[in-house]
Amino acid sequence: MIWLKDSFKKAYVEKFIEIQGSMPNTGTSWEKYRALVVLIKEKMKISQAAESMNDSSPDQEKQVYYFSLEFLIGKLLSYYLINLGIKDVVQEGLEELGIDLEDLIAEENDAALGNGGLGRLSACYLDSMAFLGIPGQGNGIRYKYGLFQQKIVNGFQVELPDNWLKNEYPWEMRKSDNTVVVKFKGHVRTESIKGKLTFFHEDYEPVLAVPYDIPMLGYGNLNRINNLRLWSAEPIKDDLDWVSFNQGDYSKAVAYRSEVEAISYILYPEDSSHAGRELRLRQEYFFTAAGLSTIIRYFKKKNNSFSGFARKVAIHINDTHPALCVPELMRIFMDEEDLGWDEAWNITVNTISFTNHTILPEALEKWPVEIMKSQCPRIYMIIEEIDRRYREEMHHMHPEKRDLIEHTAIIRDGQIHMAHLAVIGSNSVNGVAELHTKILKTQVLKDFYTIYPYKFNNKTNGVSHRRFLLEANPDLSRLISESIGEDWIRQSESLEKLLPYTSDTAFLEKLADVKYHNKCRLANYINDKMNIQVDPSSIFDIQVKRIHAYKRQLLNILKIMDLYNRWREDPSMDIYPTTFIFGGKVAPGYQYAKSIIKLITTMAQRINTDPALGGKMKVIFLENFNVSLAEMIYPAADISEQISTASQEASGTGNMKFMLNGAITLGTLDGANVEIRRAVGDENIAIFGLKANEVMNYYQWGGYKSWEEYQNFPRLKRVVDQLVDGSLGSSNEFAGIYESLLRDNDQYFVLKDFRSYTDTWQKVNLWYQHKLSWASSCLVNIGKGGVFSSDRAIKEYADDIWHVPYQNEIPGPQEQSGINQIKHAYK
Ligand code: 26W
Repeated sequence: MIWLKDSFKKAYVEKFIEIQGSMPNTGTSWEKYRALVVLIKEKMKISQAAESMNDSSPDQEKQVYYFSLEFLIGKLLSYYLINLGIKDVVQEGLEELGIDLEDLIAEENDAALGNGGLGRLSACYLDSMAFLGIPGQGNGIRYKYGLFQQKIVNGFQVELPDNWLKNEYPWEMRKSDNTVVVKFKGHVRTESIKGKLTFFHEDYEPVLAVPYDIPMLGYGNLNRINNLRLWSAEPIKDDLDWVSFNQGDYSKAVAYRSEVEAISYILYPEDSSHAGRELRLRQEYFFTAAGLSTIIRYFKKKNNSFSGFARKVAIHINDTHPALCVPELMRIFMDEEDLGWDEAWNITVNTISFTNHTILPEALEKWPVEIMKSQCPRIYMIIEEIDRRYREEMHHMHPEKRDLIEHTAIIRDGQIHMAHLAVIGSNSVNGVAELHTKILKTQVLKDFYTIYPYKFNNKTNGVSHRRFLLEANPDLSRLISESIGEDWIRQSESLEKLLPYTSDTAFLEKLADVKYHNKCRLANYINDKMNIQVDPSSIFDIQVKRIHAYKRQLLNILKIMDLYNRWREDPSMDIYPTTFIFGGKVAPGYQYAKSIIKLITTMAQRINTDPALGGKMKVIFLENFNVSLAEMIYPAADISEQISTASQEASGTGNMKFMLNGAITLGTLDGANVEIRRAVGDENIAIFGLKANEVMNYYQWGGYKSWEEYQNFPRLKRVVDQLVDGSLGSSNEFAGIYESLLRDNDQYFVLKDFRSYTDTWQKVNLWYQHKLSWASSCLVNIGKGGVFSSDRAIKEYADDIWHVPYQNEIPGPQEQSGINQIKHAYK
């Protein structure tokens, strides 16, 4: 150990001097951070070189390419030190140099290139692919501005730009040599050459796609370093377009530059509504076309025929945002590689697989034909032809089912239905939890399910337990490893070995201590940031996720209003003190959800300053919920609020992160809560509310009257009235919420579920007071959490969809290659 630390120190000091020309103690924290990242990246390259040597074998391994508009990777430094097995050594070594590792970690910006669930899922999946030794590469956009930063000002959300590249981002490597040109606009000239129709895309707007690569390092697996390739859009000339400029058309030159740069300028902050903006389509085509060109170039280096393409390449499209992969791959095969339609189509379908992440109708992507035609004229022609052939084939197979064809066609009413394109153009369609897949099969995509039953399958989501437990909760991880060994880090299902401890009082007390300690950490953060004291021995009841009507933060705050009413009426009421914590961002244009934040912060202000309560309740809205904050929040939770309207949340992944940290789920039977309940058993979860089929029946047949719920339950009527009767101030702030509940008949069944929610909450509150029973259930949640690791999910994708092998066994200590190699590297 000693020599290792000393050699690290030597390497670090040398690196710092090389970069800065001075000793580390003269540098800023940023400079020290950058030197550490550069040093680690260099050590990684040692093994990457070895890897590319393997790669020269003629029989190239099958590659998985994960196409996603979002990768919410968060910070990398601390996580990679853990994955390399050198966090302690680095920490101690730096300490001896008078440097605090935590200060350097704090210098790193969260890479917030995603909105929420979908973006974080893709980051977890890259993590697990690297760990499992699958050659899996991410493909996305290097947005100059990530998801906005949220401030709460006077109780309202204010958005600030996330200028995460302001300094430099030392993990990335610009690969100018691999730049490609993506062609937009213009028109297509058709010519018959030697009897073959040939297409020429002319007068197009060229956009340079410049790749930046970020290494993806899995735990203990330095043998396989994968790559996240993010594309940046640049104008074709480094300076103004001199042709236009010299001809005096200055504005045209400037317009070209800014139109191009706009493509990778900013991440769209909407995570559930499709606005149909032209720029968004340009983003989608941009990274799809650029990514595919890399794939083809790499493939051609190793192969001289495309017939084996689908055996060597799997392309996964994360929701429909990269669905233009289908026509673009067809274009490359036909226009550039001279394949005929049928062969190109077979290879395309066999290569592409598709995950759907939402059933919300307003989130389904549809592009007006006119926009597609003008931005991507050749792609539009191909989509038209896919649609024509699809209709023809269906007509042939099911001549009587005209409706079926209309319902499933790609182009209809002047719009291109991206989900239809994705289903028709891929070999696999999966939902992200059992219930969600069932809803896809029986409702949203039911016609397709009758046509292609063999394409449909479920892949319940998973999360990186190494990031959200091992890294985020070091004390719990230590307790676990001391009790059952370290296998769980590599084999998440080994967490089940904890189950015998559910009756071990001494262990449960230690577990409760760890939780208390994590709650203190969060309480300190709240105190520092907001100057509000919360009691770490109160129950921490937490709902953190994007704010959306269907996720029903409203139901939660109405529960809190009701509790507050009752407490004021009867101060002796026997309820255990509780701290209610919220966090989450709202899409900037989503006024309704913004008013829900305002309702939460208004109640927080009132409750937190009411001396009569004696601190029995506190309400906290934590601003700027992001990956780093999430890592502090999950370990501190007692209750995990997963209360979406049944059928609406495709899976949820926060539910899994809370569970792995020993929180009890209070939730509806929605998304993956269904699987969580099955895993832990009814005694270890609190379920309430309408079931998905009941909700769907109401949607289909009607019969729900929110007014009746309101009239028939005085406690509920009271809180709803308080939204508009002046109790919350004189402004008309919450009239929109009130109307959504009563005039618009409460689309998300908040009023309908209110009674069972508050009753169930009260039972949970009582349950918490039985400390051992509670701790024992928390432990069951941890022990059964292993199945929700993204390792499990990725193994299923690898087995059933991508057909690629992975490393599955736990290596013995001598084979822990990552750690050994890095030790080597420092010798
Ligand atoms: C076009 C606008 C838009 C943007 C993003 C529409 C839809 C999306 C995403 C598909 C929404 C999303 O993030 N869905 C979430 O995906 C998670 C990962 O599978 C699930 O856990 C969540 O339940 C689901 O809401």
